[in-house]
Amino acid sequence: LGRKGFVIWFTGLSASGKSTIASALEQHLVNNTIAAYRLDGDNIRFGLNKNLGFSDADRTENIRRIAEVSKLFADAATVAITSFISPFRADRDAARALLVAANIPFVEVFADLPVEVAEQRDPKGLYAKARAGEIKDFTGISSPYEAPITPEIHLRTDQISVEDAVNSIVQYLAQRDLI
Ligand code: GGZ
Repeated sequence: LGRKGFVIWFTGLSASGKSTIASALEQHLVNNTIAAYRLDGDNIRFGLNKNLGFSDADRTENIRRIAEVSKLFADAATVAITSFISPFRADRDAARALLVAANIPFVEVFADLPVEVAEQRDPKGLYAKARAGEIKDFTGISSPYEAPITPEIHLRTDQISVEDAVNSIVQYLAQRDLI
């Protein structure tokens, strides 16, 4: 139990709550002696991927590298929890294909909320900057977000608590015998 690595792949808009839930999930797993590690902008976009921006091509390359890194973590028997917008369906599907071909389970979690709610939250003022034209190609405003069609887990993050979100993911993982 909990000895094999797998990947929990969050996707959703900026300010959708994906990193908060990913963080709480990581804590939950580690507290239960399951090795888990979160990959996010802070440890990937400022290091391995610091040469990448937010053009479509750079986002695709960002996600491709993150998929490869998450494969290494899973090979090392660690649960990789990725927290990136990953706005393009084809890129997420390529990540899934890479992992599934290596026999690594891939669980896509959609942190879903209306873009209007994300824009109201705007914890870093980025939506306001995007509206003002100070940030170009901003997801949900001036760059597309392609919602998953059949994610393993679909969370309405504007309607449920972080705790309930973690619980529903944990319940799913247990049902699939992943933990
Ligand atoms: C979207 C941007 C952009 C643009 C900077 N579009 O809320 P945040 O600040 O902390 O998370 C967002 C993060 C998105 O990086 P990802 O690596 O997750 O994106 S992707 O998966 O599309 O490659 C946001 C900030 O970076 N940010 N500029 N133009 N988000």
